Amino acid sequence: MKTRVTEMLGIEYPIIQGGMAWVAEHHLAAAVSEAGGLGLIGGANAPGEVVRDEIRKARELTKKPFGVNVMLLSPHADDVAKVVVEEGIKVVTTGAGNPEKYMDMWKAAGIKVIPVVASVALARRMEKYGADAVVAEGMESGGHIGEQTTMTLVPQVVDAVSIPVIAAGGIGDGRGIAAAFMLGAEAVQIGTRFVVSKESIVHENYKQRVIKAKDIDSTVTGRSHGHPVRCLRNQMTREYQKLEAEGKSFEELEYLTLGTLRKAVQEGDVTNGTVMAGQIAGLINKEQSCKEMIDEMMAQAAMLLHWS
Ligand code: TUI
Repeated sequence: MKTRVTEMLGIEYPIIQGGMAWVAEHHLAAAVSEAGGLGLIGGANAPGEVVRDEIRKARELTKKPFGVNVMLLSPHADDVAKVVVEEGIKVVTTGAGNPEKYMDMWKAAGIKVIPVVASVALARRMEKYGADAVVAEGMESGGHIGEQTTMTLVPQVVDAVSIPVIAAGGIGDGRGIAAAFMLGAEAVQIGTRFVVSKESIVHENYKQRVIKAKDIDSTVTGRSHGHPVRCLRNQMTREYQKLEAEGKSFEELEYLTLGTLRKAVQEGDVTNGTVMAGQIAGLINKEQSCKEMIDEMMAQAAMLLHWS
């Protein structure tokens, strides 16, 4: 099960957890790391000091390595970028943008930098700027997405760069992991399955919505404004898409979704809240501990890939 990614990160299994906004907090990150993967604290839109607190709390729960995801659209991204250095974090992933301006600072601090990319062009650029690996994330993922599918993006990125590639988007079991390895990936990033883990702090309504989701329950809002976000269909997405079809401005639509992810994750309002989840939600049908999930997925992947 050793790959350049497991060696680089000092982890047992080639699984990293997605840096999901409001979901990827210290309990989840610590549980994934304790189970042998790489847990991540999702910086999302949180201020630097909140992320610092999360890092310290995760350290109380695990001695194993974990990372931080810096969401580049956040107004606090500059602060979070500094906090990870101050706190001695060893692995940073980034999302929703180009992390070039932080690369020198992170590299100087000895941080392994793993940008999440949705295109070959950005993957190439990140390698040139010193990235240690990239996550190639297909549009099957939940949340903010690109245009390529995992099936098409991963092998193209693998061919374009020499650094290791981590596949993301649409992976929720050992078959998905095996498929990603067939495409040339050396690890996978998994989000949606961990949302319904026992250690995940998301509201029970949110977990049940993911567990009960069918394949066709996944939808994308915001395509018309170039800010596509994948989530599960509900009253909120219907209203959003109706207004989107009427040609409402990006600002008006943004206003509609303000705070709605928190409303779903923390308050359990899965009707008017935003239930971000990947297309693989339809496959995910039970709550398990992160360790049970990882052990099960790795056993299945190992069998399919004939790893002894
Ligand atoms: O970042 C994510 N997923 C996210 S971020 C997020 S918080 C948010 N919520 C609503 C609207 C916006 C953000 C929820 N989910 N995944 C990684 C990812 N990065 N997917 C796509 C990209 C991406 C897209 C374009 C990365 C770079 C990029 O272009 C950068 C450039 O300058 O070329």
